[in-house]
Amino acid sequence: MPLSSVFHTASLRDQIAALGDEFAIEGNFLRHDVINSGHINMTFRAEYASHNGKVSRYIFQRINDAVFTRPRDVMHNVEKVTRHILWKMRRVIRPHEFQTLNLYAARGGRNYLELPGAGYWRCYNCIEHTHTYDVAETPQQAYEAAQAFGAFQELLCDMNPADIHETIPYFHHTRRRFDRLMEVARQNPKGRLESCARELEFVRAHESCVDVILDLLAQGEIPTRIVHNDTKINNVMLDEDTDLAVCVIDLDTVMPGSALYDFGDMVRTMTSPAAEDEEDLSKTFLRMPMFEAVTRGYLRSARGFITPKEADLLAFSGLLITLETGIRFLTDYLEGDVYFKTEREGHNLARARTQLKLVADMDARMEEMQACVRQIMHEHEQECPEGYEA
Ligand code: GN1
Ligand code: MG
Repeated sequence: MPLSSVFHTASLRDQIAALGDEFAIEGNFLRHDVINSGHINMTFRAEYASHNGKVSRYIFQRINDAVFTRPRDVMHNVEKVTRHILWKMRRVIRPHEFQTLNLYAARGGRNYLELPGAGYWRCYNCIEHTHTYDVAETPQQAYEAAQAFGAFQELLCDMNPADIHETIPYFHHTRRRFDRLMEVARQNPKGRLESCARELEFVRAHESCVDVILDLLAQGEIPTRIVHNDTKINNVMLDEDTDLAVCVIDLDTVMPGSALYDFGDMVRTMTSPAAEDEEDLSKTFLRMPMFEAVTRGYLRSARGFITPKEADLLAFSGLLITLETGIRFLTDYLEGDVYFKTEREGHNLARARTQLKLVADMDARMEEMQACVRQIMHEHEQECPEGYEA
């Protein structure tokens, strides 16, 4: 029976086992588990025992082709990026403890499997002895994660932009995100407008933020770089024992953009002590020590290549990307939860609210954030930045 038929009839376990076969995974399939941390793709980890008894694990992922409408372009980028990183790491840019994702070849020699009616699948190595956090618990974790994303940008800085497809056009085009929200609010397709009138008002009051980085990019005042574009704290794997960063994951949105988008998303996901979908808003707020740790970690890697203008905008980028993400959640709520995976009613609204609460906090503490960035930049100029080991 062709695999695509198995996919429509078999149990999940049999489907995963069949996938292993397609990717020529050696050994006996033992078990799988579902990894639920992303909002977009479907991810499984599968365990195999080889003939000598050694157990190996692999990641199977179905690309969400409603979000990534050109999955082949995504896979092209992932291959280019992982190869480039591997090459650079072999040239001893990073210590060998730093790892990268590797793609396994599927039947037919491609790095993905296309199953008619059952989507696009890929297989990665499993980065062992690591874990991820959805919320930073200590400044050291935030420092490590931010440092790793900065190093990732540095690894990619000499890639040829012509080699990278734009997988989601206008991904961080905050103006378009804002206008789209206003349009959906006008249409109110699911009748949910009333339940988020205050949030919408809040977004409207922040309209002046949405063009700042776009304008500077357009004027050439800040550079376009190849960046990660989705630097949530749970997109970096940390060592299980030491919490040192081991590997940056989720490479689907690696595209030309601004380094500030990456830094902003780190601030968004590492400074709040609460989950992105926390309902009790008193639990969501900006932790300045975490902001400081993110900034120290990022600048440790990025100080050598970011421009003074970019450095000036680091604090603001945190606010901008948090606002943009709030806008995206609110838009999806109004549209009827068609983009982000949701688990309950009002899930996207709850997510939007935490983001906007964080924006309000950043607004109130922008001076402090900026002073913190300036202080760390100053330490670098004196060549004595504080570490985070202490
Ligand atoms: C999505 O896939 P995941 O969960 O890492 C989204 C990001 C958002 C994030 C919000 C392709 O990331 O842009 O910032 O959710 N990815 C895509 O948590 O839209
Ligand atoms: Mg993602």
